[in-house]
Amino acid sequence: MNDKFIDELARIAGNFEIPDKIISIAPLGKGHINDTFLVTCRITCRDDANAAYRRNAERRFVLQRINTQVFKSPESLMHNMFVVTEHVSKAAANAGRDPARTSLTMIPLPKRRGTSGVCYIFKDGNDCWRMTGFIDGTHSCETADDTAVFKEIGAGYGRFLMMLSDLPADSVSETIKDFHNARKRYAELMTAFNSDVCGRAAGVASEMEFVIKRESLMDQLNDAVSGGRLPLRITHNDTKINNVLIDNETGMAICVIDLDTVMPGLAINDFADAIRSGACTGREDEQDLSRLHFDTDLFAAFADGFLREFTCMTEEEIRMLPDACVLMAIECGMRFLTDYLQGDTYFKTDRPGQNLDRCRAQFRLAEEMESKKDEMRRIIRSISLMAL
Ligand code: ADP
Ligand code: GN1
Ligand code: MG
Repeated sequence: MNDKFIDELARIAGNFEIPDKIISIAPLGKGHINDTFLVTCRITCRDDANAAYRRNAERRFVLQRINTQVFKSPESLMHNMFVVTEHVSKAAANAGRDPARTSLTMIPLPKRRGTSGVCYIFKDGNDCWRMTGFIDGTHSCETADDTAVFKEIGAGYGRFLMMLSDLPADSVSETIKDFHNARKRYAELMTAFNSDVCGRAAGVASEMEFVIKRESLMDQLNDAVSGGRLPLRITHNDTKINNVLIDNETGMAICVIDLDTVMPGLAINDFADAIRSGACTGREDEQDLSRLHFDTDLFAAFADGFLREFTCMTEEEIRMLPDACVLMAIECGMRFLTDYLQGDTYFKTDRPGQNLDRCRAQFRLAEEMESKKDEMRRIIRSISLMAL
């Protein structure tokens, strides 16, 4: 980041109610959509009655630019975030957990600006920025090499859904329409392939064949919802492994972050997205597919953590978990492939062909999940019996 950009970020951060002295700003995380920065401030206030405001203490914040090409209504997204963080904070307090470490804390604009309670600003037209408190003493994982860690991440997501389970699904709005609608994602891929705006279609014949062979799966979840077999709940919808903060000391998953896609959805999709992102032996953009495997030990560990905490799943939800995992890997692969065909305009990339590699990795995982579906079913059956 050059100095001019850092100054610009400091000016933006200065609009929020944070201590005056910003001492550093640095990029944070590996998200594909928003831009995220760590802002470190020094508190110069001399009143040290309150420990948090001790002179020269440092406090850290997360500054984020919401991608408004992707999230068309940042105002309603921020409203969702407000509703969800309030609810999770209260649930945490009721359960005897620390709300400030269980939920994100949104940083408001100063009251004197006549913007009481508002937690975002627009800059340069459509750019929307927000800040949250950084939760110290935590980390997130990019891969789950360890079953104990992945079990804990499952527990973290399970607790998050459990805390939201008494909030009616219509308390939040859809931030991206048809986000996990596989049928729509399939149609978008076909359009991108037929339009072939970048001349890349000829190079993806085998990937297209893979998808077309599985066309009949695309309505599986839509049909279950319209047939009343799966309940709409408030769900996270982007349950990548790195969206859970783990306490450095206790190793516990304490806080679910990256709340932009929290909206009415399917709990089994949250389970499935975490599995496709974490129950594998390689990176999301692994190029050497011989190194990429679906790991049933990791699957079992996550399922154990998740099902023990999210105790209100229906039998049908539990039964459909393995199918949902396969479909999520295919859906995610289709989205990467669509973006590759359209010229890499949606997911951030740092090298040519990365979205195609990401697609191939997801399809490889889906294939392995298909071949291990019976084992997945056995694992889920035995865990759900034990958890009951
Ligand atoms: P992105 O959309 O870029 O993925 P996230 O909100 O997931 O943005 O943040 C990126 C990374 O920054 C996370 O994986 C986590 O490691 C770290 N992070 C984000 N918010 C916090 C926070 N409030 N406290 C501590 N770490 C955070
Ligand atoms: C995006 O922003 P990030 O990296 O958490 C995407 C997810 C994908 C994921 C794939 C809003 O998540 O749906 O599963 O990339 N988020 C959005 O890595 O599209
Ligand atoms: Mg994230």
